[in-house]
Amino acid sequence: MPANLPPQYFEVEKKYREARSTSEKLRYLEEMLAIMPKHKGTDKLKADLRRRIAQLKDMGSARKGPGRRTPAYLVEAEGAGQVALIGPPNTGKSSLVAALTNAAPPVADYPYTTRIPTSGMMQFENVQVQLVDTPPLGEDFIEPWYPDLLRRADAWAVVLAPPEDPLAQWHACNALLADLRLTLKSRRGPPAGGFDSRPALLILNKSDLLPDPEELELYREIMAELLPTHVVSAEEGSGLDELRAALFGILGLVRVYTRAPGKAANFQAPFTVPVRTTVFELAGRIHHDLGRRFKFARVWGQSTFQGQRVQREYCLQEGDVVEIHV
Ligand SMILES: Nc1nc2c(ncn2[C@@H]2O[C@H](COP(=O)(O)OP(=O)(O)OP(=O)(O)O)[C@@H](O)[C@H]2O)c(=O)[nH]1
Ligand SMILES: [Mg+2]
Repeated sequence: MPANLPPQYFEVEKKYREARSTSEKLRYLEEMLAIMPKHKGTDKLKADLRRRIAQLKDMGSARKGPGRRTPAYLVEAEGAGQVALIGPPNTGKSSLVAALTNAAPPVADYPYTTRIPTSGMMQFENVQVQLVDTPPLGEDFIEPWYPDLLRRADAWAVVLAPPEDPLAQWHACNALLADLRLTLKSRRGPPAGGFDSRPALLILNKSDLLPDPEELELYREIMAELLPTHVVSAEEGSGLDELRAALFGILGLVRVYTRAPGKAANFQAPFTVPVRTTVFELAGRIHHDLGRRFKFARVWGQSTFQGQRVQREYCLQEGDVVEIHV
């Protein structure tokens, strides 16, 4: 028995074949099923369409499942750099990410609230820094993917807070990190061999719970011997402006601005490059062709005369405006 399909069906079938995504294909299959006249002659086709719909739905849900294509702990890098907020349970890591970025990670007064990382973008002047809220670094439980999450970050900010002694918290964190073969780049010398390390700073959060200024100052001094330290309160919002600057600072980046000859620089859109990047490397980063054809550059900055001609080895400085000549 012939199927006698209407012309409309073939139009949708064509769209189905050309569709570029699973969800699009699924939509057209469902449309085909709806358009198709239902009688004995179309039974086989109907069964075939239903089977394909079921298969596509299956694929869709399999992809969303944990541990498949995009594991829940993977945080795609965005912005000028990525800083992971790490530390013992309940010190206010999630509260700080919520206070400093557009993200809204869960916050609660019990430990081990955060199970999977959340990231948000922190605006600092004209740059965006990605902050990652991480599960706590505690003795009770550490996810197998936790070390990878930390290794993906460019820098770490260790969040400590009363009522526990911050120094004791610091030592506990160090020991747990060492078990994972990770270590903070501290003021006390280079890391041991075989350890992965990142530039780091310390945050003493919940300063509102330490009303005695002398006690607070003492903690700040002791902690500053280990790493640059920032005293803040996520709840009251104190110290957050300085913290923003410091979180950008530990990334070790300088901001430079490019201009075309005779045109003004765009100060809203800096290039962020690692300290000690040369002007020649910058040219190559902008475009490989620009790197290849580079002759010299003119720089307007703190360490040069206005519009000074520099050679390819010139190291870029914070705030430089660069005009590349080919
Ligand atoms: N007083 C005070 N409480 C704070 C401050 N920051 C966070 N808290 C509180 O501390 C508790 C824990 O905050 P979270 O942000 O969930 O802490 P966390 O470090 O992310 O906790 P885990 O995810 O369990 O590791 C919550 O009750 C917050 O409201 C602060 O600056 N001052
Ligand atoms: Mg948390």
